Amino acid sequence: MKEQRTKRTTRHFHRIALALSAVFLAAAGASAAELPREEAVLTHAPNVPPPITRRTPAKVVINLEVKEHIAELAPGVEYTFWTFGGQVPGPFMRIREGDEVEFHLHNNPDNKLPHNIDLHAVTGPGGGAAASFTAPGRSSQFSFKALKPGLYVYHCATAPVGMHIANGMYGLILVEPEFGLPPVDHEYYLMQGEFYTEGEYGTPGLQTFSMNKALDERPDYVVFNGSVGSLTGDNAIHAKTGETVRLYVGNGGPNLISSFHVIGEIFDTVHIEGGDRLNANVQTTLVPAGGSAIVEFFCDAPGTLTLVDHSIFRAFNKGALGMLKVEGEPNLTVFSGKQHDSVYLPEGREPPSDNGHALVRTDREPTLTEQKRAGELVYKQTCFACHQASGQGIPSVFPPLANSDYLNADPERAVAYVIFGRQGPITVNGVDYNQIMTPQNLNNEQIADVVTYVLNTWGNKKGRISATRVQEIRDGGPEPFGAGIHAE
Ligand code: HEC
Ligand SMILES: [Cu+2]
Repeated sequence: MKEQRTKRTTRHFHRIALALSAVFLAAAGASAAELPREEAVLTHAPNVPPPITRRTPAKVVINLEVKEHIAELAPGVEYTFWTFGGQVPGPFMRIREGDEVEFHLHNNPDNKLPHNIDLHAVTGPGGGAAASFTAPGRSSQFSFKALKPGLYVYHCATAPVGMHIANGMYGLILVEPEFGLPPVDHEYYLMQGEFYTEGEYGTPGLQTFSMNKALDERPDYVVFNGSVGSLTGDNAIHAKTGETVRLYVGNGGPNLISSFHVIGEIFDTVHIEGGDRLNANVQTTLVPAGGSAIVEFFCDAPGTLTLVDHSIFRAFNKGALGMLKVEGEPNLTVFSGKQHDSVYLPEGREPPSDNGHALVRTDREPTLTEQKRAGELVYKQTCFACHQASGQGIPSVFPPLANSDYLNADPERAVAYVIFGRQGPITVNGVDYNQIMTPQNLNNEQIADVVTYVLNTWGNKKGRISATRVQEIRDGGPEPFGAGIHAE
């Protein structure tokens, strides 16, 4: 009886409290007990949780598990990642300004080390680091209020801090402003980070962390979303012409600053460093280590946009390269494609013997030695930039020409690729690639020489290609060899 009355009284008070809170919630704010409770939606990169439609604060519960495990850093290269939520970067968290977050950090019992989390969205000691310090097989809970809107980095801050971050322990938390962000057609999440391995870039097998390279800030890998190729080929992100795209860009570091750039786009707006300040019409934006930026743009023209850290060796040689494929009808006013290709003769230069493409030696056929010597020069001026000095290529980006089963199967096909370019899936020495080789602007002699040089070097099957044959292949067009590059 007594118990019942207590219950009823409690319920009564509860109802009053609820009614009061409904009235005062927006105006006066409300204490934790009265806020509606919800579990946060967490997504793995490149996905972003849906926008928050609530216009009042909530109690948001976030559950995050730390997992140490081996995964691919690049094709054939493995690494023991320490992760939030099983992937690098950790999941994207999306809350609203004024929300109260109840944070639960779980450390998987199979892990070897304690971990914690420092969220830059937290106002309080260590961003929650000490409060969330958790041994393997344990869970910690702490709460914070999201005081300021912005795009914030979170990371592990357990000693040695640099090593926990270098092993992949970072992610982004978006605190939406009170009234939300303007709607866009696509939102994507990408986060840069570097990896310091004992073996140099591409060395196969399980790689261990190199403290020396980390101290020297000399990473072997600089990647988006935790691995080489996480945003290229089949993993590319998508949009259509006429659509708007918002990228939430983070940088876990641990050391490098990113010069984030999208090749073939101009950012309409940039939330500088993930804060309130907007910049407009930006080519490249800085993303500090432990910082972020929000970039937005309208897709005017179709094609593959390349996302890079414009510290460009990182993009083409260390992995910091992604793709956004924009589909749609060409907009020839915005971009025409190549309209004309003609011979360029600087003043005083003799015109070539014929139409400028078909440069066939008139006097006599060159010897094999002459062809190889000339071909080597062509190689060192053109092909080497992608296929590398000894024809070894770059894992997952540029296939090898050294000992290439693909090349040796049909050297004339290689000639067609040099003339017309090539795009699409290709398997070389058992490894899959799906990239673009642009047509190389070379004359028939140069192409004959360079392919002959490659055929007679690095364990390839030998043989010769003549300039006359190159012209015939040119006349036959790209089709018979599956050459050529197509707009997507
Ligand atoms: C801008 C970078 C780039 C340059 C420069 C370049 N290639 Fe390529 N090449 C590629 C890419 C990328 C592929 C794979 C294309 C695909 O995925 O379909 C490729 C594929 C090939 C292939 C077939 C695959 C293999 O490994 O056997 C041959 C042969 C080849 N290139 C020869 C050459 C030669 C010869 C030159 C110099 C005249 C050259 N390439 C210049 C990027 C390049
Ligand atoms: Cu950690």
